[in-house]
Amino acid sequence: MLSVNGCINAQSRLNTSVKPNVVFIIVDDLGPVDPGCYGGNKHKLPTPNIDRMAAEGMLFTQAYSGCCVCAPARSVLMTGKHMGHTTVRGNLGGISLLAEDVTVAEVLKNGNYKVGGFGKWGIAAIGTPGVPEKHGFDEFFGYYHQIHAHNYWTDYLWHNSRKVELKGPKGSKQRYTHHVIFERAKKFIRDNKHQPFFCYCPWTPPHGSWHIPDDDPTMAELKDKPWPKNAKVYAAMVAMVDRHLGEIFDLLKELEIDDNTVVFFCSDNGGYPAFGNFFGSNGPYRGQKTNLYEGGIRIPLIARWPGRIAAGSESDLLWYFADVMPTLADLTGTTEFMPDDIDGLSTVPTLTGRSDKQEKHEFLYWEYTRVGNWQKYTYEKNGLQQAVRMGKWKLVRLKQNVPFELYDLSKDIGEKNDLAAMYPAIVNKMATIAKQQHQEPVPQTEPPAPNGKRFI
Ligand SMILES: [Ca+2]
Repeated sequence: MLSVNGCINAQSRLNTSVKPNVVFIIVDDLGPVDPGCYGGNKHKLPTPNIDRMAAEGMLFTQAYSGCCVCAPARSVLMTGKHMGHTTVRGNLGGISLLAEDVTVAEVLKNGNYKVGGFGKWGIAAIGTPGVPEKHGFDEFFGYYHQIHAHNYWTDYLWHNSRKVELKGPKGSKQRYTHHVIFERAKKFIRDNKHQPFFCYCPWTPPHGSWHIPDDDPTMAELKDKPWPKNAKVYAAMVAMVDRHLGEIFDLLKELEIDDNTVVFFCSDNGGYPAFGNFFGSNGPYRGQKTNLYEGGIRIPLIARWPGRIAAGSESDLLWYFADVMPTLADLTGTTEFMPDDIDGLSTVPTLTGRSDKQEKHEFLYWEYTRVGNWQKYTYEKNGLQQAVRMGKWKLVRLKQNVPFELYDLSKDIGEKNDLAAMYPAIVNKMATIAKQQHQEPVPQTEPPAPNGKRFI
C-alpha cells in the first residue's frame, strides 16, 4: 500500500480544478468485514468491484456510521450533527427532519450543484417538512418512510412526493425496486454530466427482508450453495450492489467524467447477525446493528478520485457521518453555505494526502434508544445508549441506568476487557462529554407507518 502522503500536489490541483461531481453510495446493513478488502466474512463473499475501488482509492480502517441503525444514521449524515444534536433520533421511521434543518444536499445545491437522491430517505414521512425535495434535492426517487423500504416488491415508490406506480413486465404492476432505483440514479448521472452534480445513493440492499429476482445473475451463481435460503439471498444482494458499483464506474468512464468525480462507498451501520450469524459480518467486533458496541457502528468506507486520492492508500483517521457534510462542502467549494453549529470536520486533508494538516476530533459521540414496541410506537424505557470515542478509548453503556464500560480499542478491539474500574478519571471525563453532548430533540408525534414489515 502507498502511504497517504503519496498523493503529491493534490491541494494545488484542488484549488484550480473545476468543481468535482460527488457520488455517495451508502448501502444498507452491510457488515464492516463483509467486503473482501476488509478481510471478508466467514464465507468470503466475492466483492470484486468494492475491492477494486479500494485498490484505486483510499480505504478507511476506523470509519464509523452516525448511529447503529438506519434512520438516525441518515439524519447525522444529512445534517452534519451527531446523535446528541441531530433531529431524527429514533428508528420507527416517521420522525422527520424539521423545516429549519440544513442538509448537505442544501449546502451543495446552494453552490449550484444539481442534486439527486435515489434509494431510501428514511428521515421523513410524506407530507412533512422533512421530505428531500424540501431539503436541497432537485429530485428524490425511492422510499420516503423506511418501513415502506422493507418491501422490495411494493407497487409504488415516490418521486418528489408524487406516487409512481411500478409497472413490471407483462403488464404486472410490480418490479424489483432496487433495479428501478438504480436505473434512475444512472439516468441522473447521464443527464447531468455537463454540470457539477451530487448523486446521493442510499441503496436498500442488502437490508432485509431478503429478496432478489430469481433471474438476477448473482442468484444463478449461488443457487447450489448448501446455505439457508435467505443467506443465499443476502449473498446475492451483496453481489448485486457490488456489480452495480462497478456499473457506476463504467458509466463515469463512458461519460468521460471519471477523473472529475469523487465516489464514496460505505454502509449505513454495522451488520445484523442474521441466519444465526451465518456470515459473521461483524468480524472481531462486539455487538451488532441496534447497539453501540463497535459491531453496531463500524462501517466499511472507501473514497475514490483518480489522480487526487492516492490509489491503494489506507487511513486510520477516526471519522463518522457528521463529517460527511463538511467533507463534501470542502471538496465542492461550498463551505460558505454550511450551518455554524455542525459537529463534523472536513476529511479532505487526509483524502488528498495532507494528513499532517488534518484536524482531528477531540471525541466522537453516539446515542440511540431502541424501539420498544413497533405497533405502539414506543421506545425502550431508560434505554438511552451512549458511546464516546476519544483516541484509543471507548466509553459505552447500553442503558441509561447502568455504569459506563471503558475499553482500550488499541489492545481490545472486541471490547471484552472493561477497564472502567482501573481508570476512573478517564471514565469521568468521557462520561461528562456524554452528558454534555446529549440534548433533547424537538418532540414529534410519530405518524402511522405505511404497510411493511416492522424490522430492527
Ligand atoms: Ca441500515
